[in-house]
Amino acid sequence: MNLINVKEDTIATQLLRQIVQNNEFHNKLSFYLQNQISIKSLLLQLLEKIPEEFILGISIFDGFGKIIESTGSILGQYSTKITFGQKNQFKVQYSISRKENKQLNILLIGFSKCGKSSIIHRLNYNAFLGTKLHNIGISTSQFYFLGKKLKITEIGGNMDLISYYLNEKVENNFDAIFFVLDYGFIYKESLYERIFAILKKIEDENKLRMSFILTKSDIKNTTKNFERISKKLEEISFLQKNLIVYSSLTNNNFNSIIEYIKKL
Ligand SMILES: Nc1nc2c(ncn2[C@@H]2O[C@H](COP(=O)(O)OP(=O)(O)OP(=O)(O)O)[C@@H](O)[C@H]2O)c(=O)[nH]1
Ligand SMILES: [Mg+2]
Repeated sequence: MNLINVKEDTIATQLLRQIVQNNEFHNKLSFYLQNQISIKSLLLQLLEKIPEEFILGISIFDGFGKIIESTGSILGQYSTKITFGQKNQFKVQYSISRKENKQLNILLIGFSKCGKSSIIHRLNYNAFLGTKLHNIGISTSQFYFLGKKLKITEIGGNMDLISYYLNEKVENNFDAIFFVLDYGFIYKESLYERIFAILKKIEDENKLRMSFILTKSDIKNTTKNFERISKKLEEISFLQKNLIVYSSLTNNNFNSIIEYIKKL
């Protein structure tokens, strides 16, 4: 990954600070927020002022740390917070990274409700999704992440749909596949056997990077489940190095996902 040198970093950052702290913009933003008017257009105006070679993720949070509006990822190489408003109740957080040409195609696949969209939301906005949006069929999202363009395909559903997709549709189209499993998910030996067999075959045939994300690690009272799943995964030699235990809610171990993507 290209690191922004200090000079470039400073130019883009200073520019942004000037705009955010400029009275006119600042007053507009405060007015919109206080009157609950959508600030998307304001953020887009802001982005237009940043030189094209940079990607800027910008998010506005309320006093409780909840995202009000966000454009792009705020996980860039340079990230700063600016607080403003009466009693500093609002916070602008932004990050800047240099655009790279590289595009990564990532598949996120797993049973319904296992937490796939929540992972994507973390990558894109660094926030917990918190809504119950059900994705049906194939959904794709594209955004910049640490300078790289990510194209993420989300496939969910039951075992039949998942195995159909993996068997019929996955060729060399992806740079990485994340199979997402939910800690709270009921452990069924036969189901896991089937999944692992399919994944192993795909990895062997296509030489894809395969990884497992065990989500919702914050959920308590699933110890038994946890032990069984962990034990099962340990038996799968090809997965041993690529198991990430993670929670979108607490963001526990998010860094492992970031590091993994950085290396792709
Ligand atoms: N406690 C906890 N709940 C989570 C976590 N991740 C997701 N959830 C919840 O699990 C439910 C499903 O999350 P989604 O991210 O929508 O899961 P999905 O796999 O995209 O679901 P579908 O698109 O319907 O297949 C939602 O109610 C989330 O709030 C987590 O790490 N911890
Ligand atoms: Mg989803």
